[in-house]
Order: sequence, then structure tokens, then C-alpha cells
Amino acid sequence: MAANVPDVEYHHRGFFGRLPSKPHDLTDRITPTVQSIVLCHMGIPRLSAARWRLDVGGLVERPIILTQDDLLGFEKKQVTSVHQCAGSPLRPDEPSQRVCNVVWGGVPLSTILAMAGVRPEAKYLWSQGADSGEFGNVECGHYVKDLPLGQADQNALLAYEMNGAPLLAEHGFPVRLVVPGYYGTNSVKWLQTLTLADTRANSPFTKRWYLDPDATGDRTLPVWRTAVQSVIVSPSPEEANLTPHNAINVWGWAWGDEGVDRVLVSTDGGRGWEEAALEPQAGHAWRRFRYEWRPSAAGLYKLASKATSMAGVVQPGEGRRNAVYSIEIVVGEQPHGDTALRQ
Ligand SMILES: Nc1nc2c(c(=O)[nH]1)N[C@H]1C(S)=C(S)[C@@H](COP(=O)(O)O)O[C@H]1N2
Ligand SMILES: [Mo]
Repeated sequence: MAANVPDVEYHHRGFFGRLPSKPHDLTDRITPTVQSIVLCHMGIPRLSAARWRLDVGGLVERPIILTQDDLLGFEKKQVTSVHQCAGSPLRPDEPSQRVCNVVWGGVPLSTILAMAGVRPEAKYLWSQGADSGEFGNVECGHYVKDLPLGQADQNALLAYEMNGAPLLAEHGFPVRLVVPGYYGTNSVKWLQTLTLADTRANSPFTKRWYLDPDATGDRTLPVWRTAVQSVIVSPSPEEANLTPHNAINVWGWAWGDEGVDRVLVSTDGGRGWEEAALEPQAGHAWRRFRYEWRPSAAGLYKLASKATSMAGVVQPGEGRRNAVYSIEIVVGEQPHGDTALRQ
């Protein structure tokens, strides 16, 4: 079939996304579905669960085809995981906070791969969605991603539920891949085909976009594992009634596939940093940090949080997707005309 002939019906044709929630709206540990991120490069296919099939092939002993009923016949696993859009594939330098934390329900990918029998030559798993079309003025064919076999596939899920309900059309109904610890772009929606291969997949979504310069800038790395990151949820930039000398509970979320070792909070625009309390790690879910702050005077303050991964990687100050996020807040009555930052 020609790549530009749609082989499925669509609820919506062309790019579709929801404006991401602001960090200060992410007050729930489990993000309600209406507040979660949505990103569809080429449209929202309208698929029938009854007609849905998953083809598993390539470097396997036994190619298989699964129906939705087959999937429902396996034991359901639930995974709470950070779900993060890396941001624009074209702007790796642009910090973004498109993130949520949701509960997925489905069948472990490893169950299906064990059924098919992965051949030892296989190094990557390619996944293809039912959606196809144009994005960024490029004719893309189907949405195709890949991931290296090893860790990610052990954690991955063929998910048919999000937050306890069947997937909504825009989230990949009836079945999507979910790769905990990896950026959202790898969690292919409207999943159609899984192919085991010994090379990376050849798609604009693997070879043209979603390749970011590494920390040295000398080479590129696929946008796979989530980098260490944190956001302040409270106080919100609009918070009123903050008064000097009273305790203010500064709190937020931290995550990253390497695990989070510590989070520091600054209340003076990044000059000084204090250790925040961090709750224990729980799988791939985000973790709450908090820091009690008593501002000594009324004024305008710049608050920021900075996480360090278990591998010792610190959130960069700027110029990366996971750069430090900061907010400005007013404590006490703002004296007329006083816009100077307290440092
Ligand atoms: N088939 C398909 N899967 C896809 C996409 C897409 O456009 N098509 N977008 C990816 C991107 S960039 C993100 S961030 C997540 C978003 O998932 P959500 O819309 O369910 O939050 O889906 C990923 N999976
Ligand atoms: Mo994304």
C-alpha cells in the first residue's frame, strides 16, 4: 500500500495534542486522565477492538498473531509510571515539563515475547502504530519506534487500560505499548506490529527525529531513557497569602530512569541550594520532595529545584529538555513598584 493512503479511519486527521498541565496543576500523585499529556503526530485512528490484531514477527522462533481476547486472557499487570513527552523532537535544547504519572494496566511484553521465542540475534524491538501520514512536512509512513532489548522490554507492558479505564482513542485504544522509564515517544499507541530485529528501525521517528546530542555534544543518542528531572508543584506562581516568617511547604515531583538520589531547592534564584526531603523510590513512579522554607522578608522570590540521579547526573541549568525549572512568587504585600528579585 502506498504510504500516503490511510488504511484506517480517523477520529482526527493530522497533529493533535493537549496543552500540557502546568507543574503547579500536577497536585495529584496519580494524574487524572483529563490532565494527562496527549500527543499524536499524525492523527487519532479509530480502531475496533474486535478487529484489532497484533502481529509479532521478525527474529522469533514462532511468529504469532494476537487478538484483544487473547490479551485479556493473560494475567493483568498494573504499573504506575511517569509518562513524559520529551518535548518537540526538533528542539532538544528546549526545557519542557510535559509530564504526568499514571497507572497502566495490561500484559507484560515479556509474556508475549516468551511465547514468540526471541532469537539470540535479535537486539532491538520495533513497534509500529496503525497511524500513518505526514508530520513536519515529511511523509512518514506508519509511526515506528524501536528500543534496545535488555532492560526496557522487561518492564514494558501491552497496555489496554489507563487509570483503571479502557484506553481512550487518543491514548492508543485498544492497545498500546508502554515503556516505563522511557520518554513517551517510545510508547507506541494503536499498536499493530512488533518486530524483533538486529538493527535499529528505519523511520523518521527513529533516524530523523528523537536523536538528541549527548552531554558532550559530540554524538547523538536516541530519546529513550528519561533523564533526571524535577518540578516544583507548590507554591504555585499565582499563590497569594504567602507571608514572611511563616513556614511555606515547597514541594514537587522528581523522577528519571537512573533513579533519583537527591533533590535540592533554591529560594534565591539558584545561588544557594538546600537539601529537600525525598520520599522512597517506588518503581517508575515519580517521587515527592519537600522543603520547608521561612522567607525572612516580603518580596519577589525565584524558586527552583534540581535533582541528581543515582548515577550522579545533575539536572542542567539550561539548554536541555530536562533543565532546571523555576518559578517566581511574591511573599507578603508587594511594595508598589518593587520588582527586584530577593537574592
Ligand atoms: N502510534 C503513535 N504512538 C505514539 C505517538 C504517535 O504520534 N503515534 N506519539 C508518541 C509521543 S511523542 C508521546 S509523548 C506519547 C503520548 O502518549 P499519550 O498521548 O497517550 O499521552 O505517545 C507516543 N506514541
Ligand atoms: Mo512526545
